[in-house]
Amino acid sequence: MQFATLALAALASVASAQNTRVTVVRVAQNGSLTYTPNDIRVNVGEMVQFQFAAGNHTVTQSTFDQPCQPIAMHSNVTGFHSGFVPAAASAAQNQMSIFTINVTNTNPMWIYCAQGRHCENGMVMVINAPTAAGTNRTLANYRALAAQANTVVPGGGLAPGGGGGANGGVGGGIGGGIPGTTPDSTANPNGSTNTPTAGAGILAPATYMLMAAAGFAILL
Ligand SMILES: [Cu+2]
Repeated sequence: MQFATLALAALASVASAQNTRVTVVRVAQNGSLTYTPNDIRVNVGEMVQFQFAAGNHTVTQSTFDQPCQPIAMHSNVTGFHSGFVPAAASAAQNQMSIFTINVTNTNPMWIYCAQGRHCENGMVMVINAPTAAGTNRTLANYRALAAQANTVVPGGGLAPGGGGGANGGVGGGIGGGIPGTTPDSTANPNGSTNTPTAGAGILAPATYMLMAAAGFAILL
């Protein structure tokens, strides 16, 4: 816990130096199937840093109408996917895996965990939820839709326990746009991935400043 606190302090100083706000979202805080916080507002040009606290989870973008499935399946948006991030592998090295996205527009971003039936069980969140009066596109309604969904892992078909079959059904649609999304934690033991619009890495007090500098160089 101490290293996370230290890392946040380092992050704040970097953000200040870059004049960029970074919103931290904890993934699986205390082992729960949650993103904390799960309903955030982020301005264009700002960042969201997902910190993987426990378990083996993902941060994956979907449409509102088709929760638990990659956004590329149901729109022309490539979207982002962290890949599976086993937190314990990093914790064993006194490190923390992170996945950072750079927010480039004000469109709502609906997010789910592609692990098992976590999405169906409510492991979802939203960035910049619609604000129109009377909108039914709320986080509560997204979660309700998710409860009826079948999880699809980007590039890997239905998630284990998601209903079976259809392996590779999504690969053609999203595989080309998101390097490193194969749900194979052994290929990336620390859950590290990098994409043109999102970056991930390992967070540790001794190394974070260097890492953040590299990340910002890529993202900004
Ligand atoms: Cu999960």
